[in-house]
Order: sequence, then C-alpha cells, then structure tokens
Amino acid sequence: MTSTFTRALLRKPGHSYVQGITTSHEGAPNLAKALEQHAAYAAALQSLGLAIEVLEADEAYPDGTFVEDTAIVTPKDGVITRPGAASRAGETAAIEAALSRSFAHLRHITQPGTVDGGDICETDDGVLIGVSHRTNEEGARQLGLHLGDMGLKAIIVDIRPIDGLLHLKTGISYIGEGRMAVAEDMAGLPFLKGYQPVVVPREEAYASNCIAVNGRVIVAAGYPRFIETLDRLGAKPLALEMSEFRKMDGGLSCLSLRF
Ligand code: CIR
Repeated sequence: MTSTFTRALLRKPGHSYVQGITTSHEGAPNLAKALEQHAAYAAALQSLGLAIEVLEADEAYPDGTFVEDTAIVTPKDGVITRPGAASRAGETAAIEAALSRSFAHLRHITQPGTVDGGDICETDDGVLIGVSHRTNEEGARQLGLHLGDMGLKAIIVDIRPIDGLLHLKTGISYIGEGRMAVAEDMAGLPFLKGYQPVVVPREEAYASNCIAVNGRVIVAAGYPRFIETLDRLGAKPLALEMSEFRKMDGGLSCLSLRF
C-alpha cells in the first residue's frame, strides 16, 4: 500500500543463514557482506522516516531474516502467517512477540492453511493473494476473510503455473499511483489488468521485487534499465546492493515488515 509508513521490523541474518532454502546457483552467501547489506537496508528505511526495530538472528531459523513471510501488516491489523516451508514454521513466534507491542490483537492463519507474506501484494484498492507452492488455497481463503473483516478487498490468484516464481511478489510489486512493476514474463496476466504496468526486462527480472516507501521506490542495485524507467516515471528509485540476499532467493520486500 502507498500509505505512509512509520515503523519497520527486521531481523539480522545469522551464522546459519547459509543453510537456508535456495534454488539459486550463485554460491553461498557471505555473512559479513549480508550483514553490511542488511545494515544499509535498515539505514535506508530510517532515512525515509521509519523507526526501525532489528531483531537479533535466531540460529534455529536460517531463513529468519526474511521476516516478510511471517506476517501481513495493514494499517488496521496484523495477521501472523503459517509459513509454507516446514523449516520456517517456528519463525513466527519472535515476530508475533515483537508485533504484539504495536498491534492490540493479532490474527492467525491456522492449520491446514499456509501463507507466506511474499505472496501478498497490497495495492491502493485491494490485496492480491497468490496461491503458490508456499501459500495454499486454504491459507489464501483464511487471509481473504481476515482482510475482508478489515474492510480490504482480497483477490486470490493462482501463480503455481508460472515457472520459477517463488512468491507472487517475486514477479510483481505495487509502486503506487496505480502502477505495478511487473516481470516481463508476467506482463499481460489477467489479474494485472487495471494496473499500469511498469515492465521489468527479462534479464533484470530480480528487480521486479521492489518496495514503495514514503515517496521513494527502493530497488536492487545493478538493474540499470529498470532503474532508469523508474527515474523517468518520477518514482525516485533508491538502489541498494542485494547480492547476498539474492543468493538465498530473497528480495527487498522480504527483509522487512513495514507499517
Ligand atoms: C525461502 O525460500 O523461504 C527463503 N530462502 C527466501 C524467502 C524470500 N521471501 C520473500 O520473497 N518474501
């Protein structure tokens, strides 16, 4: 959503980060470099006016730095998810404890539902929920009901047939003013009708995961064509180095919960 964000919750990667789930063939991430990139990410959010809380790593959860998957936060309420990968199930406890300091009562996705926050794309007129290999139909249904209670319109879309897409937001990102950044291979999908597509060229597909924060669009560094397009649109891109998160299939949105 393009509301003003005032806070963000992050979690540092730990020593076990290299043991996380990945399909990428770019080699093991370098933890020192990942921590540097994580700190730069936190500083960028701070520079845009957000108060940041950074949780320490929990070595039991190699993928714990990808906090986005553990909760959906809207201006009204928060929903704690049930992440679809078994190794990530326990990540929610620390996030719930942290969010409960900001949200009076948190909702929950319950068994047999699974939801990864990366499958949720909030726009100005509703929320797209992707059914993926992590978010199942039951989880999407439950989340749709929670969002409906909050007065938000949810649209459930099936992204399982799209090859190589971990999460819905691996391929699309709402960047405000009716614009949707969209990986070239996804452009033209029926559920994107109604948004103005900002197409990310195939060779820059990783950059499709970007985040609109308080008047800027934070985007991965090293994707010049897309960054130039954002610039031309007046979207004020702010580029951050993401190499060590890309190696573990993580994008910019995954590293924080913004509210
Ligand atoms: C995983 O496979 O679960 C992590 N290695 C990457 C999660 C990325 N999260 C996201 O896109 N929201």
